[in-house]
Amino acid sequence: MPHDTRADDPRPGRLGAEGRASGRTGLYLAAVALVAFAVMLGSGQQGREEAELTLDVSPEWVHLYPHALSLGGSVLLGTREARGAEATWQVLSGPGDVVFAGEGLEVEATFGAPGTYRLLVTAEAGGRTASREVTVEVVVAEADYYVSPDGSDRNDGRSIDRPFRTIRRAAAVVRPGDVVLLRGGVYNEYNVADSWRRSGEPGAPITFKSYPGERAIIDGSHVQRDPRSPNPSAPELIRIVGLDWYVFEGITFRNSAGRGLALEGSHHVVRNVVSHSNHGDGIFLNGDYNIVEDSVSYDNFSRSNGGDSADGIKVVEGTRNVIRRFLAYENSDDGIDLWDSTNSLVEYSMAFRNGRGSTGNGMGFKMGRDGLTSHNVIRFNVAFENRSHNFTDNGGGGLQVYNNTSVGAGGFGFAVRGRPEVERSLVVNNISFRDGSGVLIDVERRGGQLPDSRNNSWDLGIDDPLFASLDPDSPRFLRLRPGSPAIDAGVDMGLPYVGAAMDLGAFESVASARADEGD
Ligand SMILES: [Ca+2]
Ligand SMILES: [Ca+2]
Repeated sequence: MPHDTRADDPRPGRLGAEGRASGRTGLYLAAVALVAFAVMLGSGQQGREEAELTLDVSPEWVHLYPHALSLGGSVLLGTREARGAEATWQVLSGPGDVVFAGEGLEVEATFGAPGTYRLLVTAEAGGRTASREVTVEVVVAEADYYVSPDGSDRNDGRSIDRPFRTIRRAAAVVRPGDVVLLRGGVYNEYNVADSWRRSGEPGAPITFKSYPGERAIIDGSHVQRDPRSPNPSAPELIRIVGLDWYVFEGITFRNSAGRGLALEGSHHVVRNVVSHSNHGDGIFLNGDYNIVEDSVSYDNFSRSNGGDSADGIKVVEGTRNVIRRFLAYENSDDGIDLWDSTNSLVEYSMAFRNGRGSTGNGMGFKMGRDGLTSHNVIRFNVAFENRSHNFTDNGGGGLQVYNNTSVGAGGFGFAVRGRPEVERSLVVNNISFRDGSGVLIDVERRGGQLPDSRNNSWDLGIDDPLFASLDPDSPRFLRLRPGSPAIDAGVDMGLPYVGAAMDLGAFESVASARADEGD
């Protein structure tokens, strides 16, 4: 039809809008004509004509190798679901075998190799048959090297079919910008300093991460600790010394005879890592500009010395490190220990029930080190039920401690003091609730400055901040109930807030202070 031709006319320029508009009208007219024709056909048939059997199945899937793909859809008789329909899947073409688990339309398909597959699904119901062709594109997550517990270090590691067996092998060959994907499973390896050869570069870090949908677990339980060993922190599952710009993502470190992950360098990123049940620190940093986020460290316990060497995370030295959305619990020494680190930031993190054994310190947040003006910022964190203090300056100064919530410390909720050798600390908008010894905000020695302590729950005489829940498993844990005296009671820290002012504690409430008390 001339209308159609004109609508598809590829000539550029002047024809433009006008030509298209009239073309669209033409299509519309054609569609109306088609409907009219169908209606005529239908009315020409007998009234009891049965509805057609159709298959409602997605014609194209993109799927990540080697995971199973759930295939499905619906069989329709007319517009209704066809009862008792039987369906089968078959492979028309593809680069590998396909195994179907289950029967009928809803099956799990496992593809033997990446590539493009054409499948045919056929349905039968009420003596009618319908079929449909489906294309499945099976792709591999892109990487420079692959490592698998089933691999071999004689492979070149360059494809998912030829993975290395060990992380050590990959560590020896990586260059700046490389991504190494670790297939799921357990790696019994210790890779201390001599495993690592090169640094990444700015904008081109060297990344080790788990294959999407899988989790690599580095497990050190094959090495028995020598009970006479004087070093509770070695060997480490991974220890990188003097190299920078590495990323570790989505990996679990466990059962190390020493530390889990130790990065002694700068510009490293640790993300979505779990480190647990190691003899030394779960995570250890010694360097600058490192970022640790969305990670968890628990049950690290230096049994050889009674517990005082295993923190959830320790930043022994360095500047401008960031720890955020970090969970540290049930470690034998401290949860988050900043020690000698300066100008560092810890936010949106939680430390609880740290302090085990005969010598574990049991601080939730150790915010500095004796005699050091660190300028560390500790904000929007929660600490509860640590053996000793939930938040402590540890003898340091120049801290900014604001909008944290402390509950049930064995010792002080907050211990921040003035000393002559360090700068004054700032302590505002915090909540202390049911802490064993309350809080300690004072001048420890003559010549020290009393911390700038304002608008904390204890300054405002708030004994009960009206938490919505004291159950750590509740999504409302330590959130403020409507009517809480902590709502809008804070000083302005130049950060966003809801209502008239910042609230006290780690969680800004969306409720108004003037609302009626909730139940
Ligand atoms: Ca410690
Ligand atoms: Ca507020």
